[in-house]
Amino acid sequence: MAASDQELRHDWTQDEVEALFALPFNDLLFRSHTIHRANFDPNRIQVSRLISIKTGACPEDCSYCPQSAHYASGLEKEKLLAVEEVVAAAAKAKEDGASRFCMGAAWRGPKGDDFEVAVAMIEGVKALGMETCATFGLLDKWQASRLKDAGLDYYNHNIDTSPEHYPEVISTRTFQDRLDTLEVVRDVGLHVCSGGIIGLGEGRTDRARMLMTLANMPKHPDSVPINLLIPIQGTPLADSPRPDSFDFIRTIAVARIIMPRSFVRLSAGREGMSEEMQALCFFAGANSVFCGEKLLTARNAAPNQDKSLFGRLGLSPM
Ligand code: SAM
Ligand code: DTB
Ligand code: SF4
Repeated sequence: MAASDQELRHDWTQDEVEALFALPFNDLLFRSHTIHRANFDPNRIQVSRLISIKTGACPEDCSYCPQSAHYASGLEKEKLLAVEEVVAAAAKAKEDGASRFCMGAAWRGPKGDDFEVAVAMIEGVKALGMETCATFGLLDKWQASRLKDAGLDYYNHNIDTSPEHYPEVISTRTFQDRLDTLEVVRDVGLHVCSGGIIGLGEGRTDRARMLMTLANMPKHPDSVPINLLIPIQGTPLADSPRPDSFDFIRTIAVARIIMPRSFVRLSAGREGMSEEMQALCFFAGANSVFCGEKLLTARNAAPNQDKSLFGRLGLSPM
């Protein structure tokens, strides 16, 4: 039976979430898959496509990000794209089977004329009949409602890690800044997409605290992207050790258990994962991915490989 809204919990304790992480792997996956099946068709996957509408030269210092102006990642910075170019890319993504088009910008937050251009992009993509998503950094309430009025469906704004580990990763904004934006986004009625990254040097407690923060929000995020760090040369986390694959899969499983009705997205890092690992993530409760050759700036799993994998697993796009 599907969990009704009343059954969704917002009072997870750290001990409870850590106890889930500590379960024997088979017990954890049995439990998460059972919950997954009770709430979703386990053979359908939501597919989103990303585009970077403005690349690089970001004033923030997120130590994982190739787009930060603080690090020499060698990334070519680009001006804001033209509205027509973005709408054409969305039309192509729709043809390729994506249901949602997510526009990302390397901004601390949108400003001035650039914001108006971004609004026009959302209107154009929405007019194609696609779901729209944007990730533009910190927003105030006026900006959030302007985006909503333009036809925006989802706003992506990741908390990335635990409140305790956050200052180790980013110094130019606080964890509370992120929570404040998520609150205005929720308040204007936009769907919330919020998750984090595994592989930032965090421990299991941080992973538990990150997921607990998401689940204990007044409403569970509608989408929860779980990214595996893509280590980028030139960034401070370039040589961060790759997390254990089973720990990554555990994170997906715990997200599924504590946010049973949310779409859990197996996000960045699929390109470096085996097909078997991805299949285990889908079994554990992931039911959303980014498709296409590129994420924002980094390589994604190749479309023909995705097609083959989905076919062999009997998965179909929603
Ligand atoms: N500037 C906006 C912001 O930070 O909210 C939007 C774009 S930002 C690139 C979107 C998200 O991408 C980040 O919150 C982070 O979770 C993810 N990300 C960035 N670089 C990554 C990397 N190297 N590996 C995995 N995820 C990454
Ligand atoms: C999310 O959680 N992951 C996406 C999306 N939201 C915006 C971004 C991944 C970025 C990976 C690094 C890059 O492509 O630059
Ligand atoms: Fe800027 Fe977003 Fe990258 Fe941070 S994650 S440096 S805010 S683009």
